[in-house]
Amino acid sequence: MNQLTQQVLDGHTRAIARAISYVENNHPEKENLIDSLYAHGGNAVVWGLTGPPGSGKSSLLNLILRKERDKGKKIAVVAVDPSSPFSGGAVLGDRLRMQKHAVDPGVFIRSMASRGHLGGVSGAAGDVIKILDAAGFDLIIIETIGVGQTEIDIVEMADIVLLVLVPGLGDEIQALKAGVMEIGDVFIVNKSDRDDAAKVRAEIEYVLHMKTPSELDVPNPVVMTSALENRGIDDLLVQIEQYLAAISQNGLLEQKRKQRIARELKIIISAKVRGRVYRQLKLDERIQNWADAAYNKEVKPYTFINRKLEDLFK
Ligand SMILES: Nc1nc2c(ncn2[C@@H]2O[C@H](COP(=O)(O)OP(=O)(O)OP(=O)(O)O)[C@@H](O)[C@H]2O)c(=O)[nH]1
Ligand SMILES: [Mg+2]
Repeated sequence: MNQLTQQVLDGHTRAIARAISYVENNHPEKENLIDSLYAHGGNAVVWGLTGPPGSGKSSLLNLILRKERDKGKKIAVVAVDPSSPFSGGAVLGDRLRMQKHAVDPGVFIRSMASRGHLGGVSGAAGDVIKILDAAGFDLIIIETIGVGQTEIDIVEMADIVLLVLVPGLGDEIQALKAGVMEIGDVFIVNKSDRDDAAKVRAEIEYVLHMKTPSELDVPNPVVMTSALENRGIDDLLVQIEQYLAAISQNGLLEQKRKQRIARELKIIISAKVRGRVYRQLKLDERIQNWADAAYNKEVKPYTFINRKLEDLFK
């Protein structure tokens, strides 16, 4: 076993950070590293935490970290940064808010860019989860900002998805209903110190009520919290534990994990097939010539590419 693998298994913070940068930079040793860690994982529970910007995810996380640390758990947090430069401030704010956890060796906090990963950010997130899992973290929390497709892809890597909603979203909750409500397992109405929190709760419950039940359905808890006033956090943690216990008992957790692995394998295949095909076609060298030919109407895009691929796979 190589040294880095051993150090990650021993839980060395700097080795873990290095291993994660292997994933981010697509280091030549990345595949060996992940594969050598793989057998040592499977013990961590993975939470996804998502919700609209400013809904209080980081504030809640801060309180959650404190309580779960008190139970003796080792916790890793992966914050997936938005690609937009405008959100730089928020991310910096997160770092500051979590600073007191930064000196705690039982807490590992890392942010990850959501762009620039071969095979996409969910593939990279999957590898990061494997590293942290093998390194002995009991709880891995993936925080994403926003509720777009990227965030959905990422939180789907989790065993349980916590969706944070807040009063004052107005029509947004209507829009959220369509796709995003389906990804939530536990619904958090944060900022319940505000007036219309009960209304939000009622709306969520209404939407949940209309959900077509699946075979392994477990009721989705809706929990009121106020990170500002430090209220509802204990109840939230109890609901999370109960939900996890229920899905691990009825087989849903196993099903989710297998689906996660199936997604990961597909991601690996897509990235590899694409890489091989590009290399075989010498795409980088030739693409501009092909584009020139298409520009001059000498070739038709579909006919041309179909022919190239047929030649390749003959
Ligand atoms: N009134 C009230 N304000 C809150 C509560 N929780 C968080 N806030 C405030 O809401 C703002 C955003 O909180 P964050 O924890 O940064 O929210 P976030 O979801 O992490 O935000 P992004 O990372 O930018 O998506 C801050 O000013 C918090 O102080 C709450 O329960 N009640
Ligand atoms: Mg945040």
